[in-house]
Order: sequence, then C-alpha cells, then structure tokens
Amino acid sequence: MKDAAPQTIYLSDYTPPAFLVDSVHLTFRLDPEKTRVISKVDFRPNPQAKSRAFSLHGEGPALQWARIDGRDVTPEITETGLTCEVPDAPFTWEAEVEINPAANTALEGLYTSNGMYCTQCEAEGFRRITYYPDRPDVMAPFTVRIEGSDPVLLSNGNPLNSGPGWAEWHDPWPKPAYLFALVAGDLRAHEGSFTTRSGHEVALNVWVRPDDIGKCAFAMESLKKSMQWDEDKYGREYDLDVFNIVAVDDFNMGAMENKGLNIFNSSVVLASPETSTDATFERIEAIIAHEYFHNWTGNRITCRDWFQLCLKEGLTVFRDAQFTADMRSAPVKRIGDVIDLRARQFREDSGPLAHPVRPDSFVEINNFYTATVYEKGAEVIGMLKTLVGDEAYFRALDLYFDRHDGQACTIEDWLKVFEDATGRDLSQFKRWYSQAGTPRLSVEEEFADGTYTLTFEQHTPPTPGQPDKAPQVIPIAVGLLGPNGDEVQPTTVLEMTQARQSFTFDGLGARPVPSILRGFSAPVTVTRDSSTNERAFLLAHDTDPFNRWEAGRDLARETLMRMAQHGGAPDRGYLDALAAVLRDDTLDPAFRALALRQPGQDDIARALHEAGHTPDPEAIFHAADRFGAALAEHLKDTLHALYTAMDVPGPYRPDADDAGRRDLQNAALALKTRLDGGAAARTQFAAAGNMTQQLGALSSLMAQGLGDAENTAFAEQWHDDRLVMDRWFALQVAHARLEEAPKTAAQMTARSDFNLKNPNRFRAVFGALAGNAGGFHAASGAGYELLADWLIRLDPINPQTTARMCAAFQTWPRYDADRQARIKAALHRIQNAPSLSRDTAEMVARILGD
Ligand code: 0A1
Ligand code: ZN
Repeated sequence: MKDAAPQTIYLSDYTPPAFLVDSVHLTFRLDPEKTRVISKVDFRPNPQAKSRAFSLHGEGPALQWARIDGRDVTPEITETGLTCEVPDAPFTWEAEVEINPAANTALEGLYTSNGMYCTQCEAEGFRRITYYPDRPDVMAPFTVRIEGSDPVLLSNGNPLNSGPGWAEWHDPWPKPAYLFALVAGDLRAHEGSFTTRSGHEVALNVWVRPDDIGKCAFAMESLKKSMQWDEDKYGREYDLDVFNIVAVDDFNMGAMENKGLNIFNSSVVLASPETSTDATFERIEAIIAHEYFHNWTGNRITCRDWFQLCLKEGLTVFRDAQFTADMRSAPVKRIGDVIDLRARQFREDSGPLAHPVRPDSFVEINNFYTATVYEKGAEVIGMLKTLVGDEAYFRALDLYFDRHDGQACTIEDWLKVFEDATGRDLSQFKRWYSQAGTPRLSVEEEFADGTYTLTFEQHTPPTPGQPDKAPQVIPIAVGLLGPNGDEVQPTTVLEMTQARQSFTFDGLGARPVPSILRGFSAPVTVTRDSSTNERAFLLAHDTDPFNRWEAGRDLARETLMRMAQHGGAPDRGYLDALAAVLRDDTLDPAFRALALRQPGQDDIARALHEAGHTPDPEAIFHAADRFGAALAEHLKDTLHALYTAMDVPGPYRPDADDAGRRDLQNAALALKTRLDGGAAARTQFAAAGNMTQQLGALSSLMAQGLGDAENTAFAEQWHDDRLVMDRWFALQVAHARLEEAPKTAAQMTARSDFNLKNPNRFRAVFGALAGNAGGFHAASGAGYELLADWLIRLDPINPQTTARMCAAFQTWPRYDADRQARIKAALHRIQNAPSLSRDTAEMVARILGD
C-alpha cells in the first residue's frame, strides 16, 4: 500500500463528495488477528456533486464480499480503496472485511495495546478498518454492534443494548469517520456524573486497566470542571447520556476527541501525587479540557477537509488556554504558552518546515498536526478577539454555533461569522492563515514637545514556496511608563496594517519607557535597541506581568547570546533586578520561577541564526552553564531564604498555588545544587513526599553530574511503573553532557525495558536526545547518526511517530558546514531506507528542501 507513488493533495482541488451517507451500521466480530467488520451504509447522491463516480477509501482491509441493495457486486480494488458501479439513486451498500489488529503497530485504525482493542481514526485511519468515504465532509449517524469476549465493549454515543459477549451503541449526532471509536478490554471505570444546566444527567467514566483505577480521580474532576466551564463561558452543553474516557498505553499522540468516547494516552490521564509531577497534573487538566471542548469545536462543527484543520485545533487550543487561565493564573499560563510557542512554532516557522496555519498542499496529513496549525492557529484567534473585543468575540461565536451546527466548515465560514457579527472586513487579516513565517517588528521612537511617536516596521522573511510577503494586521498592545515607574498610558491596542506605520501619544510630561506587545498580543518577534537599564526598569516596574517577565527574558537571551560568542559574564544590572524580583513576596511564586528559568539553548541558537550568526551548540552549552553558575553565585543568599520559604505545609494538592511554590523551590534548588555539592537536593530526595519533589531533586543533582545513588534508587523504586520510568529514561538523556548524550541514549536502547513499539518510551529517549541541544548537535555527529539509525528501524513499525521525530533535523540550515553535511547525510540515509513510508518520505524531503 505504502509503495503507491506519493501524491500531493491541494486545497484548490477540493470537490464535494459524490455521495452522502444517511446512516451507518457496523458490526465488529473481534479477534486479535482476524477481526471481521460488517458494514451497512445508506448512500444517496449528493445534489452538490459534479460527478456520480462511486469510490470508497480503504487501505488494508481484506474484502470478503460486497452487496448493493442486497445483490452481490464485485468492486474494483485499488491500492487506496475501491470503485464500483452504483445506481443513480439512493442505495444500501453492505460489505464484510477482515483486518488484523494485533499486527497493527502503526497505531492507526483498530489495534491492540496490552491486550485491549482500541482505535485511532484521525486523520485517515478509518480506511484501515473498512471501506468507506473517509473524509470529514461526509457525516452520518453511526450504530455499532461489538461482539467479543472482553468484559467492556465501548463505542461512540449512547449504549443501546448489551448482553454476554456483545454490546450495541448508537450515536445520533452525524459525524465524520475520523471521530469513530471502539474500545474493548478488561477495564475498570472510575465513575462520576454531571447534570447539565438544562437538567440532563450525564454518566461519566474514566476507563483504565484494573491496576490504574486509583489514578483517575484528578481526570474526573478535570472533566467536570471542563463541562461546567464550557456551559458558563461559551453556553455549550453536552449532548449525550454518557461521556467515556479511556486510557491506553500505546498511542501516537496525546489524546483524541472521538464523539462521546475520548481516547487518551495513559500519560495524560493517570495521576497520583507519588507518580506525577505538578506539571503533569496541569497538563492532564488542560488535555481533558481540550478534548472535551472539541465536542463543539470539532465534532458538532467539523472541518470540510483536512486543510481546515486549524478551524478545530486553533480554536480548541485557544479555548483550553482560556480555561487554564481561568482555573489557574492567567499571566503564568500566558508566559508558559509563549515559551512553548517560541520553542516549537517559531522554530518551525524559521526553517524548511515552515507552512501556513492553513496549508495549501500536503502529501500525508498526519505530518500537519504541527505547532503552526495548533499553537499559531490559537494565536490567530487570540488576535481576532483582541481586535474585535470580548463582547463581539462571544457574539461571533454564538453566531458560529447557530449557523454551522452539524456542518463541515472552512476558514472562510469562520471569518464570515466575524465579519457578519462585527461589520469588519477581515480580508487582510486572513493573511494570517495563508502566509507562513514569523513577522519581525522593528521599533523606532521619537519624543518632542510632549508627543511620543512609535514607528513600527514589519517584515516577514521568505519561507518555502513564499518568497514575498504582504503586510499583515498586527494588534500591538502598548502601555507607557513614566520615569518613576507609574503607568502614564494604560494598555491600548494599536492596529498595524501597513509595512511601516507610526502612532503618537500626546500630552506627556517626560519621555516615557514603552512596554510593547503586552500580553504577547501577536506572534511576532520584536527588535528594538534598548539598554540594560531600561529592561531592568521594566523588569522592576512594568504593570503588564507578561512584559515584566519578557524584560528579564530579553536580558537573559541577549546575555546568553553574547556569552556564547564572546565569553564574559551576565552583567550586574540584570542580576540585581532578577534578585529583586525573586525577593518580592508580593509576586506569585510561579511567576518568580518563570523569571528564574533560562531561555532554552535551542532558542539561543535560533536567535543567533536570526541575527546573522552561526550558532555553536557547544559554546551555547558552556555559556548556559556559566550563566547558571553566575546566577547561583550572585543569588546565593536569596536562594537559601527562598528555598525554605517555599515549603508547602499540609497534604499535597495539585492546585496552582501549591504547584507554584514547589516550582520556585525546585528552581532555587537547581541553583543551590551548584553551590552545596548536592546536599540540599539529597535531603529533598530522601524526604520527598511527592513526584514533583523527588524528580526536582534528582534532576538538580543530575544536572551537576551528581546523584548516582539517587538515580539508581529511583529506577529501583519505580521499575514497575511505565510512566514514571518514561521520565527516568528521558532524564538520563536530558542531563548527559555533549558527546555523552548520544552514548547514553544508545545505552538506554540496549535495556530490556526499552520498547520500540511503545511511542512513549521511544519519545522518552529520542525526544530527550533531540531536546538536548548540546548533545544532539555534539560535534562528532553521533547524535544525528543514532537518531537516523533508530528512525530507520521505527519507520516500518510506526511511520507516524517516525515522521514526527524527523523534525529534530529541521534546524540544519542554522549550523556550520560540517554539521550541515552530517545532518544531511543522516537525512539521506533515512531517505534511502527500503520502502520508506509516505509519512517519513514527505518529512525528509521537506526538511531537505527537495
Ligand atoms: N485531534 C487530536 C489530536 C490527534 C491528532 C491526530 C492523531 O492521529 C493522527 C491523534 C490525535 C487533538 O487535537 O487532541
Ligand atoms: Zn485538538
């Protein structure tokens, strides 16, 4: 199947489906190696279609027989599906196929994981289950009968009936095939319930393997909070009698929003204080919310085609970010999201994989579940909301739900709703969906006679296939501070639409200090000449918490860039301002922890590259190390007081306040460990009552090359817990220095508990290697070679995860000729592997710029 010549699909080629589906009946006779799927589908010609040719997608199912209106037919089977003569009128299609879930290591379609059956159909996995129009604009109600020996048999919608060895489900809401799901296994439910505001009682279940039943309470609480929030904030109620969540160990992504039956990677459901960090608790809450919110933004209103992926993903990421901001601290959430955006999306946007939020072509859609579609897609929605204001945003959303419920939509539909609700013309704004690349904003200022002028210039560098860019609409939130730190101009949003544009502020008594791009009001990079003093002033006084943090971040980034190129040390102005922030008890500990954290080494490499230099990963590594040492030395007294002050009394609670204190305590510990030979970290490790403290201590030790005994003790304590061991695997590689990193990763793969077929374990080792900038880019090229070796081994087993991990190589154009040659050699080696998957072939070709 995979040998078929890879075909590029274009957005501009979209045509409506020839046939629509009125109803689907599926019967599954489960067997690990020989599952039978019997389908009965009522088709009718689509009046909007140009063609009457009937074809169904299918990749792999062995067709046993097929009938149309009860009469046997012999369809023509191709590599990607089948075609058949059909009546020019409504008809019923019936077919039986055989599939082999146990052999399905790609984890797309129906597969087995630790003895349970489970499905993943987004984006195009349903065609591996049976022949069907596997495209999101074909929506239908599904009735499913499952026959199997497992005690729990689940599918979408409401339970209809069940008996020993069988169960029937009916989902009344028309849905595309990508939202189909089936689960069967020996599972236990953590039960709950939720009454919607119109009084409908919904049964809630988190289904897990029996051993994990004690780790579901937090996911259940998160689900209830999400349901409540979507009613309160967006007026969206749940629409079935049951909502099921299932945890599965082998899963390519985080989780999946199948209608009424969400399937989760067990790493983002299972939680206990002993085994999960605060960050994991927060992530679980966010992902449960994300999948739940898809019920309206994704399921009730879905995508017309896969080019519109950001329609559901950008909006749902934006909604889950609003939820987390409401549940926890809004500024801390925003800062965390921007750190992530820069690390993943800016990185993507500045290299060979850059693509628009709505791509206009693809070979394999699975390669487009990217930071650009998700995270930049959410930023675009945030900008829209900033431009139209809160009230108009929610009015537009109400119109969107009213107008498009039950439909498969496009970005045009989405923008039209905002145009109709506000009277705005969004044609220029739409460029955010079609133009790739991160706009760069440069700033000039002028002050004369009480008038302050800010002049901005925007420029977006060329990206693959897009040499020239037109100006975009950029909402720039600005505030002005007077010399004593008072705000003389509260936040106002400047709407930039031209390539170069000026804005003036009158009636000022003195030259103000500007606070630009408050709250990170647009996904752009700002360049502006400003002194250390001015940034230290903003770090001390800015009333916008995001920009207060940003001022410190800018200083740290520039210091690290300078130190990586020319050596030296952080200057005093920065260190004193940082110390003042850390000592300021009026500030949220979580905020202070963020202020203390250094920019990532990969971010420094990107910044150097964008400034026209060739980054040296080893020099950046050493600069980061010296930077940490200088911070520790300068903050010595502060650290000790801070560490003690952040003790959290009472039983463990994963809420934002307690988590923030532990985070700051761990950040202080990491620096303290540079000074005390590991004494405090060893004490914390020995006394740790939860995973946040245990892992924080171990990680502080390992970062300094200490803690062998603790490391061994940790692995012994947790050897039976696969999720904790994933953390352990990752930690070994993350903390290995330079050339040691590929060696350590290779040792990890030699362990008997390394399992190539489990994406979590593979990612633990190789995600950590790719994330260890100094180690991955170690001069010998061993990092590149090792990753290429293992991607070549993984590709025949799991193309999707292989292709995603290839992205580690996307930064090659930044580096020196020797590294470039080594990375390209690794990529060519992957490219030449026998029967490379379509997924990986596309990724490698795009990275190489072929
Ligand atoms: N729609 C899911 C993510 C997801 C996407 C693709 C998958 O397989 C190719 C699996 C999950 C979400 O946004 O959560
Ligand atoms: Zn999603």
